[in-house]
Amino acid sequence: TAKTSPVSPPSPDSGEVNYQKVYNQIADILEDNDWDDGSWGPIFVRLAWHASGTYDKATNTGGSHGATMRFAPESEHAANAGLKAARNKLESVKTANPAVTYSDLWSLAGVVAIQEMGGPTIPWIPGRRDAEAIAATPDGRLPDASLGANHLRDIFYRMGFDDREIVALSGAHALGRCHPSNSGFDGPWTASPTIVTNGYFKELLEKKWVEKKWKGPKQYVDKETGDLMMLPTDLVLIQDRSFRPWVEKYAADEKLWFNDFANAFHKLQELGVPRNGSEKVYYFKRTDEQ
Ligand code: HIF
Repeated sequence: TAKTSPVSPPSPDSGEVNYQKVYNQIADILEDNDWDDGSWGPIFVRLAWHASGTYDKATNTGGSHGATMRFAPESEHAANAGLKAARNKLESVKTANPAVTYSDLWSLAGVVAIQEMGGPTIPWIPGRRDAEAIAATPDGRLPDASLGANHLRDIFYRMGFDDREIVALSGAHALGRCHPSNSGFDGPWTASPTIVTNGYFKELLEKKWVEKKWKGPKQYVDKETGDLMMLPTDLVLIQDRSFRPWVEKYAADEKLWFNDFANAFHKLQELGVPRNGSEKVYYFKRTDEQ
């Protein structure tokens, strides 16, 4: 009789992957003094968001499964400029864990980055499947930073978010910076771009924001130092009657924001992923809690 191996190789959804271990491997590659402000965390958050933010509720297309940003034309969409570096950086973790799909890996990297940079625990569920280029959604589904409140609502309502969730998500711009080579915009939103705090909301309310005088796209800088920036879509949050109360609440109460942000970011990561309700939900330990 033919001998069969008692151990079958793990498949993406077999439940045999130790995701806390994968979490730790991603955490290990975050710090890097040669990258931006010293961490890959912010760009991993942007990667996870751009992979999922293509979702359209009405047609149930796009979303965080598929990882179709690996391929042109989605890799070349203007909104995704600069994200290749993040995808390449995660290759070593993919190689070490071939059973983990790219779409799960990118999503998990966003969660790891948020938690390791001091943010809330984001519930996370694996099981995303990768797709071919043909499954990519058309260009134009991600937001245009130069537009206003109507555009923000068009984009985020299309994904199924409400005003409170739009503001809650926006607090992630406490992290990272704009790069002229990627988006044309320039500068960080806060003075601590590698730490998750409610500082984005505080800066929005406390600083005086003036239009930057330059040849680049319209953006704002803080009047006093000129060191911090806001996009037109950021300033909308304090100009719009329905957004502004949430900015005020989150600036005053970081715990409330952490809670709302964790829920909204989890929801973002679930967009478009087929689920049956019986999936195991992971709550990862930060590396400094292990
Ligand atoms: Fe961003 N975002 N974002 N964003 N974003 C940039 C960078 C980051 C928008 C535009 C930009 C969200 C919403 C919106 C992060 C995370 C999130 C940049 C600069 C632009 C232009 C890119 C570059 O030049 O490198 C717009 C218009 C949004 C709709 C409101 C999310 C809520 C805040 C969903 C979100 O999580 C992160 C992190 C970065 C920093 C990346 C970096 O490399 O440092």
